[in-house]
Order: sequence, then C-alpha cells, then structure tokens
Amino acid sequence: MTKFEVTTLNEFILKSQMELDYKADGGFSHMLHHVGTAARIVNREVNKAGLVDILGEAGNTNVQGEDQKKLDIIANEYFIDAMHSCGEICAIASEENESFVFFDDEIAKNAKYVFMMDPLDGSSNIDVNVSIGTIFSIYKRITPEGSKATMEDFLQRGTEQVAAGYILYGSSTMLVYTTGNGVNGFTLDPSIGEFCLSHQLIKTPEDGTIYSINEGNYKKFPKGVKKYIKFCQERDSKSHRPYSSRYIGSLVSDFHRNLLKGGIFIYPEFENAPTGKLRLLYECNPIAFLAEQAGGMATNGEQRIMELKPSSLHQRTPFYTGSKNMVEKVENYLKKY
Ligand code: AHM
Ligand code: MG
Repeated sequence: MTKFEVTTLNEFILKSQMELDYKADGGFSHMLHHVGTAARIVNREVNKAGLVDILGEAGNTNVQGEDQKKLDIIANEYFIDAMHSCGEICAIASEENESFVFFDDEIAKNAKYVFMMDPLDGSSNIDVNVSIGTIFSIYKRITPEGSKATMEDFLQRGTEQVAAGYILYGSSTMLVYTTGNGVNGFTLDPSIGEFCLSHQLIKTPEDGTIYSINEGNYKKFPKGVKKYIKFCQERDSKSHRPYSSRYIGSLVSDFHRNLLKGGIFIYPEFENAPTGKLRLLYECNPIAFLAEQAGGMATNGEQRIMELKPSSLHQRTPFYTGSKNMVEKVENYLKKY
C-alpha cells in the first residue's frame, strides 16, 4: 500500500455516488459533504473548548427544560448553517429547537430533504472532557418541493431514513454513517484535516459481553430489565459471563463501543422517565438504522424502533440496541416477567 492509498470521506461519497443506488445523486452527496464539513468545524470547537470560555452552561434551558451548554448552542448553529448552505435541505429539526427550522429562500424551498439532529449529545459530559457526539438523520420530504415543509415531513417512520450517522468526538474524532448500504466509519486525521475511511462495512458481533445501562436507576426498572441485569452478572464461563458493565452516559460513545466490540445499550422506561429518556426522531431512529445495517437490533423492548409511528418532534422512547442475541434475550425477559 502506498502512502496515498487513503480514502477520504469526500472520495468515498463520490465513489458511492457512482456505484450505488438512486439516492446517491449529486444533491445527496453534496449534503453528506456538508455533514463532514460541519463535523470538522464542531470538532474544532470541541477541542478548543477547554481553552476558551465556552464550557459550562449558557444560562438558557432547552425545550425539555434541561440546561443548555454553550457548546450545544455552538454545534446547533454550525450544523444548521452548514446544512442550510448545502441547498439540499428545506428544514431542520434539532434537540435544541422547540419547533423545526424552516428555510425561506427559494433554493431551500425547492430542496428535497429534511434533516434531524442532536447537535451535541451527552451534554453532561462536555465540561468534564468526556466523549460526546452529534447524531443526525436525513429523510426525503413528503410535502411537494417548492412548498413550505410541515411537521408531516419530520414525523416519518425511521424506516424512511435515507441516511443517518453520528460524529464521535472522542480520543479520535470519527464520523460513522449509513445510507442503507452498510455502515462505514471515518477517522479524522487532524494533520490533514480529512476524515479517512478507517472502518469499512462495520459488522457488529451477534453476541457481546458488554452491557450498558445507568444502574443507578435499578430499583425503578421494569422487572424484565432487572432480571436481565442479574443474568449479565451471573457467572457462566460458556457464555463469558459475568459481562462487563460499561456506561459513559453519552449515547454515541456507548453505542460506538458496543457496535465494535459487541454489547447491549439499554435506556428503559422507569418511574422518573415513564417513556424513557432518549428521543425517537434524532437519537433512537438514526442509531437504530446504524445498528440494523451493522447486523444488530434496536427496539423499544417490544417493537422495532424504526417502525414506530412518531407523533411529535421530541417524543421519547425506551431504547434497547446492540448485538442481536442480547437484544432478543432482554426482550424475552420483558415478555416473561
Ligand atoms: P442529552 O441529549 O441531554 O445529552 O441526553 C442524552 C444522553 C445520552 O447521550 C445518554 O445515553 C443519556 O442521556 C444518559 O442519561 P443518564 O444520565 O440518565 O444515564
Ligand atoms: Mg441528546
């Protein structure tokens, strides 16, 4: 291999456009380029956050009553600007905005896609220098091009996603995405400022040895989840138990680790979070698309996440995702107990 045999994100997108399906037209590729650009800009901001005064809370609360950190706001603005300027997106929904943002200019009005995102997920980890992420999801609009986007464009089932992915701002920065033809991961090489293909066609193990859940809430969990946690902790050398408990509290990081190593991530419903905590549209659906494309599963404990019919922009859902055999096992426990 020569030192030039590196596939950058942009090359990969172009190659996919030539080789793949109907979705990969010029506009679609252009949109993915812009995701990459916004990711590099937000990465820059995340990296310098400790040096300048953008850590900590910005004094506002978001629509769900949570403290908004300065970096959340910065990431939100950069992504909105980048996706608007690509000209392929007519409206954006974000965890940080109560309603969706509609672009009024002619180019945007005629655009084909809507974009949903959690611009900076895992916000409790920002000010302690622990990995955080951006999650995004792209749909074709339902309303006709040229008209104003409506809520209907956003309340589509996850099965309608045309692309989804995340950016993990970790010890390295990675962009992982799918357009429904497998999952590919790109690592940012800071010396050349490019995302380079590092994880081609990621397949997650069918079985894993990691379980990720906030066990502090154990007492309030559904009985099936409690029983499953006990199962994970029992000793059984044949099934490599006890499993390891790993929980960062940052969905992108927890999911990414389990995707590569094999494991399960659970955020169930419980007394303090009667419908779970994570949001269906811009957290669970994109992660579910990636999980399935990598051979894993994502459910709400009963039903496939991507088949749920959304009823509101910020709706929450219980979330079980990861290695197939592990998700099936916990689902059986939920049925049984
Ligand atoms: P956020 O969108 O406010 O950052 O919250 C989402 C995060 C996820 O990244 C993570 O999985 C979860 O909240 C952790 O919640 P908890 O602290 O309740 O375990
Ligand atoms: Mg979030």
